[in-house]
Amino acid sequence: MIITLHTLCGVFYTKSAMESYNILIEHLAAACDVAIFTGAGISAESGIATFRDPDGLWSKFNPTELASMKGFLRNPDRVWQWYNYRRAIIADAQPNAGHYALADFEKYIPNCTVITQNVDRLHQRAGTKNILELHGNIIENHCVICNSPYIQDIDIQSKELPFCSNCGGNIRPSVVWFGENLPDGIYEKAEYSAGHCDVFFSIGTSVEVYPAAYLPFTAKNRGAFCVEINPTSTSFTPYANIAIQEKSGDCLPRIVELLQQYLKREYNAE
Ligand code: BV8
Ligand code: ZN
Repeated sequence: MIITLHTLCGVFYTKSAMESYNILIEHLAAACDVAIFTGAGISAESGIATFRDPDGLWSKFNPTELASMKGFLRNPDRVWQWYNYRRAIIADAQPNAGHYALADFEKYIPNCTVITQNVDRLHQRAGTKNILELHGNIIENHCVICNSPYIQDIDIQSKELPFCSNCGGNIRPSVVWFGENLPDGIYEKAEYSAGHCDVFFSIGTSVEVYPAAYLPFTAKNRGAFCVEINPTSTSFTPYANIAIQEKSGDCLPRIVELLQQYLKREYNAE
């Protein structure tokens, strides 16, 4: 457990915290496969609201009305406008230091897979190449009837609902709503990655949405060294080998810096 001690003049680490970082870096440097499971918290420092924090989306909006097919069919206009509201926030957002640090992992670790629940594509904009989007993305859209991709640009200011040119059906965002299956094969790939990694990170997620929430436990049960990065505890915290209770944008760049120093010292690597 990394416990940070806050004093009036800032934050300093207890000795155990530095030891914990060193243990983490040794595991990372020796790792061939690393799986990194991320949730809304990693985008919080980019100004994108999380879901279940006290000021999160679900404190203001009802998920069953807005993130479900039932809610969409009942009121497509309201759901479409809600996603345009979120698209506008995401369009203005930039990847933060946590996203960029994870993109850097790919330089130092042979097989690094990001498994994200996020739909904002900030990992890709930060440069991450090997990524599994469990819950789809908010950028793409398709027809609710014939599933045809809707490739026209979306005017997020428009009040008009777009319709499918193929069958006239409503157009919906290509995210996975509650009660919907994940995209074909994506969970199996994520489960394989979690079950075969040397080090597993769970970053910025409350570990409350299934089947994604099974993944940290799959990694733990298969013997991975598990690291949680989250300012608050979750159901997975007691199982993590190290729990860093900090913001991901603060600690991930530090982990990359320590890994670079370690590799330079050990292997004279750049
Ligand atoms: C499905 C996309 C088959 C849309 C989302 C058991 C097995 C299978 C299914 C279920 C099951 N039990 C229940 C279910 C049903 C349901 C479910 O899990 N319900 C939950 C609420 C109990 N699951 C489903 O419906 C899934 N489908 O399983 O299909 C099926 C079919 C029919 C019936 C049954 C099964 C589909 C789930 C996907 C739903 N789509 N989003 C959109 O975005 O609009 S969910 C949504 O939650 C997002 O994807 C989000 O990523 C995800 C998880 O939330 P988090 O990312 O963890 O975000 P949260 O706000 O909760 O937490 C943020 C964390 O960050 C906090 O801990 C905070 O402390 C931390 N943090 C804050 N700041 C920082 C930080 N950390 C680090 N740094 C910071 N700076
Ligand atoms: Zn159609």
